[in-house]
Amino acid sequence: MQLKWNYTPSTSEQTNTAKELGEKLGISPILASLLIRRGITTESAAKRFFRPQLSDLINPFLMQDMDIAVDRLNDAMGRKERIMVYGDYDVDGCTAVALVYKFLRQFYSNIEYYIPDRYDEGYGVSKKGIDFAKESGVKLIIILDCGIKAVEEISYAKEQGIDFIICDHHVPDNNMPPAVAILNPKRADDSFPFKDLCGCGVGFKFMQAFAKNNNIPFSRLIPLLDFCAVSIAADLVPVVGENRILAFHGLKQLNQNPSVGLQAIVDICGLSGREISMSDIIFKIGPRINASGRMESGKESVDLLVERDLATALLEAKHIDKYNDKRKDVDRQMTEEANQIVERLESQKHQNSIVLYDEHWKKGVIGIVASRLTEIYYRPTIVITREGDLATVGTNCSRFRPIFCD
Ligand SMILES: [Mn+2]
Repeated sequence: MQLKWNYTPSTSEQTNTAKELGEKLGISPILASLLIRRGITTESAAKRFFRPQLSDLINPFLMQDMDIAVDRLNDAMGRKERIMVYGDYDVDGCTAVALVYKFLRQFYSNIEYYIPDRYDEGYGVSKKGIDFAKESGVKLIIILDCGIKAVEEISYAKEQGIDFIICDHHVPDNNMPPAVAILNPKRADDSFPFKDLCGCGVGFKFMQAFAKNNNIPFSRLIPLLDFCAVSIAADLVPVVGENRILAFHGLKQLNQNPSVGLQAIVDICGLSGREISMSDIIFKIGPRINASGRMESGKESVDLLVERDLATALLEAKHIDKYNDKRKDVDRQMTEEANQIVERLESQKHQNSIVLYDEHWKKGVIGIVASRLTEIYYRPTIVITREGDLATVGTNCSRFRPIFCD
């Protein structure tokens, strides 16, 4: 495969601004021109980029429905209602649930968490989850990293007397679920100035608002930042603006004073004593958190993330590492099978895309296999497996995921 690089040369105006900015900051004009290409054109913007400050975090109450969400949570606590924190089974969802649960359990004990089973319940809000909540007397569900499309399920919950607060970052449809509050910077009517938060980031903003409203000092939020860094890296959201502040300080937290669960994962990844980077999260920490949801149930990852005892956490982390080894085996085998099909099918070789189906392939791994084929053939790839009477689709493009539910 021959790679072809396309780039736009700098305009003379950009070259001059780069020279000026470089002189002001004492950096090379090349570095300065890279900043300018990223829209960072002033000295103060460059300072914010290189030295992100927690004091620059945006007021969470600028997000649509934030006041309603905080009021509903305060009411639930005042009335001693049972609260469930519910989330997606991927890294973003698991860290989001861990973040909200870990923060709130310090002030409130009538709270539990729930991660749907990928194989049994699938993506997003499940009726089974709602029924389970009803049985345990839950009155309020805080849902993270999913929920924005769950119109039918959230209507069903409402009929059962269960309220929802949605913290999501996926693009909403015109018809939004009947939740009490919908926190989502991608809502058309939302004026929160930063749009690229991940699900865990929206959860953090909710907790920031809750803390502010209840006079809880900001310093109490610092131990949550390592979860933010992990989700930002693993969900591949742009590391600019608010995400850059959360990722920068979150990495610092992860390196200096990580939560017990993440410490255990760092240990089993063999990263102890090393400076952990965003790449370490993407390639080592993230896949392990994901592995339990891919192979069995994502709840085990949240159990680990909120664990307080290091010895227990290390045992749980070893368990999750085994899931990751299993995932790698399945991944290798499926990729090999898929690759053989492409090689065999002369007709596929000259197509602009690849579409493959095998009913024995594992649902939690087809997305990874699609990505691997894209790395080999540089083409958009769809890998399909069977789930009962339905097909589940994995692609190399995460933008298809909400449509195909995996
Ligand atoms: Mn997400």
